[in-house]
Parts: sequence; C-alpha cells; structure tokens
Amino acid sequence: MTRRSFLIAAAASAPVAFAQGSSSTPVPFGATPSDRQLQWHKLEQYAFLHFTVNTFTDREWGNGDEDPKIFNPTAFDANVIVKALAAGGMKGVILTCKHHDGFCLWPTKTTDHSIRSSPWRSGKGDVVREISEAAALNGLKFGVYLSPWDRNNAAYAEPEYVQIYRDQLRELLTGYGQIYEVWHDGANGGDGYYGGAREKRLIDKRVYYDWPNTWDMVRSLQPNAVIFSDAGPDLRWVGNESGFANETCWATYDPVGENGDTPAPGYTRYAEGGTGTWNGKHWMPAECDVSIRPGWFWHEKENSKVKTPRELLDLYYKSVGRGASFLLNVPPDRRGLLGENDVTSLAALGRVLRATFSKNLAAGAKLTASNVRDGGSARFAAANLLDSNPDSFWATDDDTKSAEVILETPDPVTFDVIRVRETIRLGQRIQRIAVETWVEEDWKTIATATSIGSCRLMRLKAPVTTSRIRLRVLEAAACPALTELSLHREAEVG
Ligand code: FUL
Repeated sequence: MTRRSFLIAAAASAPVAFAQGSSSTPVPFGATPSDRQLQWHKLEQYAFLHFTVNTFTDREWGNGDEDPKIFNPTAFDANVIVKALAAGGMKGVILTCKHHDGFCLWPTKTTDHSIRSSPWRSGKGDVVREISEAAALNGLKFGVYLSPWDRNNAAYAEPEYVQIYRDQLRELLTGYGQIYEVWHDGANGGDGYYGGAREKRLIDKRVYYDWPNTWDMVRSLQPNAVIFSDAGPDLRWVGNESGFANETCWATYDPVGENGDTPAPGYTRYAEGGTGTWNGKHWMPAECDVSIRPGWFWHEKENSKVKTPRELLDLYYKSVGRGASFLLNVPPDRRGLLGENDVTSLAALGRVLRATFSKNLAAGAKLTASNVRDGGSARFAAANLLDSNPDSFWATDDDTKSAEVILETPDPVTFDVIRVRETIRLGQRIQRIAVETWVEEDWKTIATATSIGSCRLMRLKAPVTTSRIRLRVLEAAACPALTELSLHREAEVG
C-alpha cells in the first residue's frame, strides 16, 4: 500500500466528528483525586525501612519484652541509606518509627520503651530525625509507619492506649517536618508482653481506635499527607505483600468489612484491593508493598536471598505499570546500613529505569486524532500527548467515547514499552484500549489494556520497529482525556 492509500485507510477508520455543544474542560467522571493524592501519584515508587529491635533479635515480630539495650547499630548512617534508595529511583522513604513490638525509634515522651533507653548514641539518638533529615537533604519525601498494635504497652486494648497512640502520632507529625504519608498497619491483636501481663489481647478493629478522629488529627497537623490503610482513606493496600497489582487495577475502591459491613484498617475483604472497584465512590489508589528480601527485617541468613534487579523491574511493571505505587522495603542491618546485595540491586534498578524512561521515542511524531474536542481546539489537541506537560491533554467531544490517535514518526522507531496516562484529575474514564502498528498494509494489535489511570505500562514480548502506531480507546464511560502516550526501549539490566 502506498502512503496515500494508507492515509485514506486511516481516515476511513477514523471518522471526524465535530460535535456541537461540548466546550471547555470535560466534566469529571466519578470520584476524582484530592490534591494530596495527585501529589502522591507523581512519586510512583518509594522505599520502606523496617528497622527496630527485631534487627538485633533476628525476629519478624518482636514480642514487646525486648531489652532496649539490644538496639545498638554500630555504624548507622542515614545519609548513606537514603542515597542508596535515591540511586534506586525511590522518591520517598517510610520508616517503621514503631513496629508491633512497641520500641520507638525517636525519644518519645509517651513511653520509656524507646531509643532513649538504648546505648546507641548514649540514649541521645533519634533515628526518625536522622532519616527525615537525610531524606530532605537528598530530595526524598518522608513518611511514617506507626504500628497501631503495641505488644509492649501495658495499656494496649484499654481506652488509654488510643490516647497514647495519638500522642505518638502527634509527636511524629509535629517534630519532623513535612510528612507525605502516614502508614497504619492492619496486623493487630494477639499475644504480647503488655507491660508484663504476657497474655493474649484482642481489640475490635472496627471501633477501638476511633479512626475518623485520629485521621482528622492527621489532616489538621499534616494536610498534605496521604493516609494508608487497608481501608484508606487515601491509599489502599493492594491485598498482597508480593508487590503487584492485578492486571486490571482501578484507582477507585469501595472497601467493605470482612462481613460486608463498615471497613476499618485490618478489617476488610482485602483481596478486593488488587482490582479495586470500577467507578467506585472513593478515589483510593493501590499501594504495592513488598520486601527486597523474604522478611521485612534484616536477617543474616537472607543476605543471599535479595531480589535481583530483574525481579524488582518486573514488580515495577506490575505495580507502577498498573496505576499503583511500588513500596519497596530495604531493611537496614545491625550496622545501621543497607546490605551490599540490596544496594547493588537498587542501583541496577535505578539505572535501568532511568535509561528506559528518560527519553520518549515518540518525540517529534505527527499525531492525528479521530476527534478533538471543541471542533479541533488546540487546547485539547493530540499533540498534548507528547508535550511532557502533565496538565495538558487530548480530549474528545462529550459524545465521542471511542476514538483513536495515529502517531507517525519521521523515521522508524524500535520500542518494547508503551506508556499511557489518563488525565486523572478528571477521574478514571477509560475501560479498554488497544495499540496497533501498521504492518503489511493493515493495522496489527501489539498490546491491549483495561484500566489506565495515572499510568499504564504495556511491556511487549519483543521489540517492534515501525513509524506508524495507532492508539485506540475502545471503551470509556465518558469522553477520554489522555495526558501522555510515550514509547520506550527497555534498557539492559546490568
Ligand atoms: C505487616 C506487618 O505485620 C509486617 O511486619 C510488615 O510491617 C508489613 C509491612 O505489614 O502487616
């Protein structure tokens, strides 16, 4: 087929409609992200640091009766840790300020079971301060994990402990600068030390913490912080600790309690978090947490079981590439540094991501859309897909819910990753897309996807070389609004 007949074929399959009546920005569809969620979406990947007495006892869950004197890292260096995370492309870091064992990594006024009772820095140290300052210095955001379950505290399961928990949260939210994320673990209740009682204590996860009031406090002290739990309110657990979202993963989610009732942290049908709820009432995107090692805390025996860069890369595609975030735990060891294998894997991940995504191979391409809103208004032109501006977008008229864009590059390009982003401030609108290339006088599908949201990465099995690509929106609940279409060649992991 000649170039002329290709264009006729393309035009025939791309009816141009100049619908009347739709003007200016499309009306948002369904739930939309808050400003704090929009800021969070930009991070995409960030790190977890699991560090506490467990690092020294070789346990995953401390019982609460650990002697604070065992906490004594020999060469703790927050700056070295954070630099290694930054090399891995991490945009933030969340520290386990207190895990289930109750040991506080900052000199809290609420209990003696803290770093003040340890020999580290003669009891004058503050891990939270050092990590938060190193994060700021290296351009990473800082977040806090504060376990609701406290196996040390004598008051756990009594009303008094809820006040202690809030006081601890207040200290963290007022003493350490800007916090971008507050992490509430759902694991809660069971055996513990509890001030010497050494018994089993269970709480009613639905009511004990009075979460709405705790979250109001978070909002007033750190209005820009997103709050994570199995039940939101801002971010949801993806429902597994393996680091992936489901192939279809909606940013909206309506969590339900285990018995179909009101949900709470630790009390949801959490497996549903992997897909979310199409057109759900709440914008509550998924976060995929996983450890770089089998355990969350450092164990010498796991030094040889660190995930390879290739495994980490796969998880990046299955989390960030499905519209969720990638929360990668890298636990400091007894020196208070990251292990050698962990640092090597992180650095390789960072290198491959930078090499793959720093350049859009579609830059300079000519774009032709089957429909552009407002009679072809430049404000909504298909060219906006390539301008690297997250605020500009291609949109169609209100009554045009399936549409396509043909992209022609001056010379053939070779790619194996396609990235597409919706204009999420207008909600999640698209339900199905396909990408095709022009091969032997016809369009051939090379990739399909369902949910898009903030980011969809389509990773091809083999590279494709072409100069004509067609993106088709096959199903959408409202006129599509897309902010990015980019082509990439996956770099070698090395
Ligand atoms: C779980 C905890 O029980 C693990 O120890 C770890 O902190 C993980 C991130 O969350 O629920």
